[in-house]
Amino acid sequence: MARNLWLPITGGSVEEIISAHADPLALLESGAVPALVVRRALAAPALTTVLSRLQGQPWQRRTASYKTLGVDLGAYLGRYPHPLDLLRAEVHSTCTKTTDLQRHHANATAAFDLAAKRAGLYAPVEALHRTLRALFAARSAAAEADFLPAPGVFRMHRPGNRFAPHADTIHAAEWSSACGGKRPRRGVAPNFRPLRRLRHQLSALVSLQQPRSGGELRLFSTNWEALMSTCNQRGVAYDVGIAFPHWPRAAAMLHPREYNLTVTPGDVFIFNSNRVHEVLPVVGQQPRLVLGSFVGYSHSPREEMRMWS
Ligand SMILES: O=C(O)CCC(=O)C(=O)O
Repeated sequence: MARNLWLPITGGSVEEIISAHADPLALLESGAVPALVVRRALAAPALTTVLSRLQGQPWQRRTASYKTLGVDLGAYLGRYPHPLDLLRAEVHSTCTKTTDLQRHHANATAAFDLAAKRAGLYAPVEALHRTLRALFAARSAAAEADFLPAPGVFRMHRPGNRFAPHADTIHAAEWSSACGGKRPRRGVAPNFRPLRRLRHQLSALVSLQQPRSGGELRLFSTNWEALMSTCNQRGVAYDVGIAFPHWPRAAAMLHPREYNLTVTPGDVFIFNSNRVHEVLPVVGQQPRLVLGSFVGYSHSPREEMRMWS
């Protein structure tokens, strides 16, 4: 049945994917495919280095949940302005020319890149940037300044940890206005104001370590805006998304297409996080470890893509 044909696009390189599909991001946006996977985008030696550098870091005690997304790599290295600060600077910037903004971004990222290289943590960041840049370039002739990179966030799922069903959006307050329920916390939401012009959202991640069992990413074709148009599912809006506590029951009624994505360490995987998704509980002692990022993008008034975590 068609439901079974909802399959990710996979390739050995981002170029291979683009040569087979002119605009892979459009396929994610329309929901034609659940995910893009670049197999082994991070080579084994680089992966080994990164894992050895991460061993025993104190932040590893933190787990990934809605409240604790993980550790911001830029903050961890202490050398990089938060991507939201960059966006704010851009909004209030007196730089009017694209080239000025480009220089501003380049200066801000150069110090981080250097620090990450010195710490032996740059390879997964570079794999994410390379993949997203190529996908962005495939979709538009937009200026390089219209792609803003960010360092990403390390997230660790320990035994039993999961990400319950949710959709990611910085427009979650719209859910509360349309369907009721508490609005996302004040005080945090304003930080996302510079992002509001970006309507769509992707999650882009590098798998660094997989558990022996469990920890799959389960993707559904249902977009949060479609759920908002009927308001017949309970949704709990928070700063960067909406949780769906009764999702299994909703899914049994809605029959969305679904796909359980299994990746191997070194794979880059990208999906449309405006659609409902969850990470299944990790089974066994080996944690699941990713470098993850959120990516906002828009088509109008111009094509732009901003990694913002
Ligand atoms: O860790 C993952 O595979 C995905 C986590 C998630 O929910 C997201 O990045 O939006």
